[in-house]
Amino acid sequence: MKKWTIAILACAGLISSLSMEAQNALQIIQPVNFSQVEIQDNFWKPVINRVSTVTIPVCIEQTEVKTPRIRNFEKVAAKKGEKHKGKCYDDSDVYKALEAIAYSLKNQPNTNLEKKADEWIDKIAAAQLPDGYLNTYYTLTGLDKRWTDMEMHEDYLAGHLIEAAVAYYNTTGKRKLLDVAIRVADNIDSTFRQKNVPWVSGHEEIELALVKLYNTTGNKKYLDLADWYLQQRGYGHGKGGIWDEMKAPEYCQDKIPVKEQKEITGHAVRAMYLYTGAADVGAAKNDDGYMNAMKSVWEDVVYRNMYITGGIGSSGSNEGFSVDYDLPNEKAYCETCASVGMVFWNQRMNLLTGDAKYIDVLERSLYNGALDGLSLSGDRFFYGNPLASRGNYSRNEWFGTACCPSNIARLVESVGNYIYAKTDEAVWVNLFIGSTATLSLQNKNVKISQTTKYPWDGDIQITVVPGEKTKFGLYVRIPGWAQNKPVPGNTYSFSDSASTAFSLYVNGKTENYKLVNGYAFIERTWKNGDNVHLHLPMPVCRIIAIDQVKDDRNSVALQRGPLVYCFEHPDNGNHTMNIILPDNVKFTTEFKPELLNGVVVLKGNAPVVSVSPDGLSATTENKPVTAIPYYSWANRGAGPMQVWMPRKIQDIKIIP
Ligand code: FUB
Ligand code: ZN
Repeated sequence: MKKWTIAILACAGLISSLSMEAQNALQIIQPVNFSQVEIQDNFWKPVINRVSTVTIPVCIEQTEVKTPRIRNFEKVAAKKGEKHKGKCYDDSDVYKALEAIAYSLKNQPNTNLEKKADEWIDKIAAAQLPDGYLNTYYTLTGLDKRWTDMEMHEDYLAGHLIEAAVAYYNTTGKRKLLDVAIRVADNIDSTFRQKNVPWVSGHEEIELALVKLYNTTGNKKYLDLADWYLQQRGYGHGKGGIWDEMKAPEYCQDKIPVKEQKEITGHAVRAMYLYTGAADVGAAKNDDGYMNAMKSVWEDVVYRNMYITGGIGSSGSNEGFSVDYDLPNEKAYCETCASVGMVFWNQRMNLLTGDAKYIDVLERSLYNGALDGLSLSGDRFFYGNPLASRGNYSRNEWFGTACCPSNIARLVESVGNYIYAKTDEAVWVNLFIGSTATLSLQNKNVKISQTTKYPWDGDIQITVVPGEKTKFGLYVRIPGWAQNKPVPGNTYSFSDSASTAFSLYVNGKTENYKLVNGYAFIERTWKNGDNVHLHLPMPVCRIIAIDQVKDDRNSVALQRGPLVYCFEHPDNGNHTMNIILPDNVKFTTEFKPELLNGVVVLKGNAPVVSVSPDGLSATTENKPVTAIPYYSWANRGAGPMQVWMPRKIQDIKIIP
């Protein structure tokens, strides 16, 4: 795009994110937005539809009818001195639901839903103060206290408002919420950055949102404000917090300046949003200072503090990280929002480096840790996602702190963001999801389609339609799990040597590809209908953890393709804690279309311990056992479940 064109668009106040990204040198790959991707996939399409038809209506009902979230906005506008009800951060659930609605409207236009969103937007706009401040809690409880306690989520709310506004504007072209968000951001900018008043956001989120606002408006002020927020950390400015843990600077990543951080600390969701924002600011400002820090922090997360499900934040007391390798299974906190944040951050790391290991982690968190947060019916949610249960844990209809439901909703509706990426000279196929993307390459529209039964089957057919013959590179991700490396780092490894050799064909012939950063790279002049066939064998793999992970000692987990498996009560005689998986137990696979919306189950014969009724003796007998994908547990009533299985009888941790 020529400079004068950019200037005209910038003057008009609107500039596409693509043109901004094109100016980035640090970000070597551009994301492909879900609005350019049509998903036809057998696995994801029904989930997306369910979020549109069930989850979003649940979020609307909870937000508007069953809880006073929308009422709080009405109370502000009514100016009758009514009291705020609920938590100081409840406005964020309205905004996140609106963001999910915006994505849903893009996927599936729906006049009634759009009307509801417009109605909410009118109420939100009516609650904004003349100076731009917008926060129902402080407006109803005392504006004199605003911006006095960093823990009170004022900028977290602003961040979610901005994200919703950008999403709604992108889908509908309607500016009302975007204008509200701009006034909010301007108010914050003039309160803090322009006056150089120190302020640390207790719950990061606004940083990544401000970059979205910058990409949408072209106004660099918002990018500078995002960077300013990042630069506030690590200098002792952080204040507030309602209990001791929250006062600790580690809790909100405020002990060390962001560019010097090396280790992950504190609240998991805050950390994920922070590093996503840091990656975005680094990319937009061509500042590699954030990148160096984030590479170390990422290694600390993935190498020492991540569950095999891609979940993070093992400790409930701080909703976050504790010490390295502290990964309890039954007591795992593993908030759904933290896995959603892992998807965001790992995408950014991939765009900045071109390395597929970030997508390996993204895929793990998406298909396991995050998806587990949503019931198969679409109307029940997990806040925490443990890896074992004695039977007393189930999904809820809603929560007092309800960050997770609308978060998983917005992620599922926008899952198309993570399938492809591009430059002008190349296309990256990151996730294997049946879809068609229309991409602009060298000023031509190129269509890339995938058909696949992934994650049940590892055959992926990619068809290229460039219109006219065009030379470009195609990077097809070869997952780490297909190259004998389940997770980057050495915490987890495969204990068996099941053959996982993959193969790649172009137009039916074996292709000589180069392996570059975890991708099979093919460069050629493509013509309409050219076909790439990737075959990823999907044997049942056994995973073990290194000895430092004491909760997984002498235990084994099963994985097939990208999915981690678990044993759940209905398939195993109501017990799972008494199943032993010695190394010689063989598994067969079977697709069961009628079970759990259609899953591949793993079936084997394994020693199962039975305890005598008096509890004094035990016998072991080989019995049929069945494992299901982890994300699909807890959909058939409460009961025991376990991911990490003992390998010997003495390794059984809990005997029922
Ligand atoms: O504080 C807002 C959200 O609520 C956090 O992201 C979650 O961890 C939960 O505490
Ligand atoms: Zn949450």
